[in-house]
Amino acid sequence: MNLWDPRLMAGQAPDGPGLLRNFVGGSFVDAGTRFTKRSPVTGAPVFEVVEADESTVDEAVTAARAALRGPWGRLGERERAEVLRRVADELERRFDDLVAAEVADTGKAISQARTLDIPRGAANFRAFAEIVATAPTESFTTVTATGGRALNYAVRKPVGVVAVIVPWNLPLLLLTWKVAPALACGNAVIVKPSEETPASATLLAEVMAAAGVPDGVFNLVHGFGPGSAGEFLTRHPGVDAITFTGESATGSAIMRAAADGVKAVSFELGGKNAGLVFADADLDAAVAGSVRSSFTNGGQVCLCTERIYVQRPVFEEFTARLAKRADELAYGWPADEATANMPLISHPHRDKVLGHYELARTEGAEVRAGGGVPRFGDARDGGAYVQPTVLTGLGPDARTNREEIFGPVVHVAPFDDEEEAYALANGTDYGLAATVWTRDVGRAHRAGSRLDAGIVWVNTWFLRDLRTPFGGVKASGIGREGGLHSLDFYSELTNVCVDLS
Ligand code: NAD
Ligand code: 6OD
Repeated sequence: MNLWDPRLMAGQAPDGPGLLRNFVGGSFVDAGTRFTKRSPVTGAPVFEVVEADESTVDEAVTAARAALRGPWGRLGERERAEVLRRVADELERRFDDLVAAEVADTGKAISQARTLDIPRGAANFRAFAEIVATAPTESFTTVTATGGRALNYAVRKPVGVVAVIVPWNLPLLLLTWKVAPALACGNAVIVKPSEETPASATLLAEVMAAAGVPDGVFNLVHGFGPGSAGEFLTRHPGVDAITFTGESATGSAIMRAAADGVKAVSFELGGKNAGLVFADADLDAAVAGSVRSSFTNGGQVCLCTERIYVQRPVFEEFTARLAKRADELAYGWPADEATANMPLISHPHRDKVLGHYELARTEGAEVRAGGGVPRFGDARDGGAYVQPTVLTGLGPDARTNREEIFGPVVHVAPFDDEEEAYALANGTDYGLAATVWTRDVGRAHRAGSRLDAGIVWVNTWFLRDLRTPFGGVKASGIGREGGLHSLDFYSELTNVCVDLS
């Protein structure tokens, strides 16, 4: 059976669901109970997944600690960078399999998997190979009490065993965004992908083995959060640090678990991101950019815009054009090149998003586009699709404007001046990303300082440079990753002080 059969992308498993196993100490292991992964496109089972029990997680920690004591622990930065480049090469060699795996799990359009998800997986390894091979550390000459000199310099050491826990929306992209710098810094990792997206992580384990990553350096445990692999990992005393991407509420639970062992945490959490469209903006660009920022990946990107504030003179025109474009987004099977819409990840998530559509109506919203479920007359009616939706008419305190929905939905409201725009954008518990559309250069820079967000995009959205700090303020996260900030989380700095007299 070809585990990565392209027919999986259409939500069919012609030979029955394939088995996805855990990867511990360099071998695939299948002890444990199994759960079923269903296609979001059709609802049919596509994979059986082995759920890691407590002893499998324990074995993964033991294997990781042993790897740190082995040859991996003695490699220099440039040698580790070479390993990362081999991983990137192997990811590129397995490109089509990875696309099939990612689309099978998520139902996303093949065109997106080919241009965003999988290329970013390889790019993450190449970027951190470069960054770790060229990263400086500090050095100071100190005058001592006797007039002599002392030399202080910092050395980077691995943190140890790092647990990497990630969500389902951009599975390989988000997983490798953390695994690449963790390995660059010489750690061993235990990754737990979302129970909704076990496939590309399993393939990444094959890639690691083929690229010659030593046994035990990369371990994979499948399963759920509470009472399952996620919790076993975060509570394990042999885990030194936890890097997590997911919901803010899950971040709180993990923080409590991490407190016992005083484990370092890096959190990339939820958002309720604002877009600001000023009257001087290039409106064509603002509409096209807002279609991307609200509906890419079915709105299931933490950086997606769920609230847009538009300066009053262009509010009606902008809203009408956005609603028209939302209605026109093409449905299709994931493998059709023209497909723009995708299903939500699961039926429970669809219930949550449809609950928000209903709540918006109850709160008094006007539905300008979408608001329901599309009908296909084929197997996709068993999938988890919803319509891209544009809402207006609600105030800033409505739950629709405060709670993260994580679907293809955006509320549009007018504002009058710049101060009001910043107040509206900042009026939420979250602070992940903001997007500003304006031709005024001074305003563009002011917005960067005035918006409470980890990243402010001006006249663009989701344009990434992997050397820059990435993270959120308020409930959107703790810490920054990206470039040297990743090295700071995934390594410990020891200052060495040598008295030269
Ligand atoms: P989630 O928090 O439900 O799950 C994320 C991961 O944590 C999964 O692997 C899950 O199994 C695991 N998990 C759940 N409970 C756990 C526990 N108690 N202990 C240990 N592990 C646990 O999130 P999700 O639904 O998979 O993803 C969507 C959320 O992720 C949204 O809130 C979105 O904004 C956020 N997100 C944030 C970023 C970012 O960079 N800030 C990126 C992507 C997604
Ligand atoms: O681009 C990235 O590095 C990143 N962490 C993106 C997060 C997307 C959220 O869904």
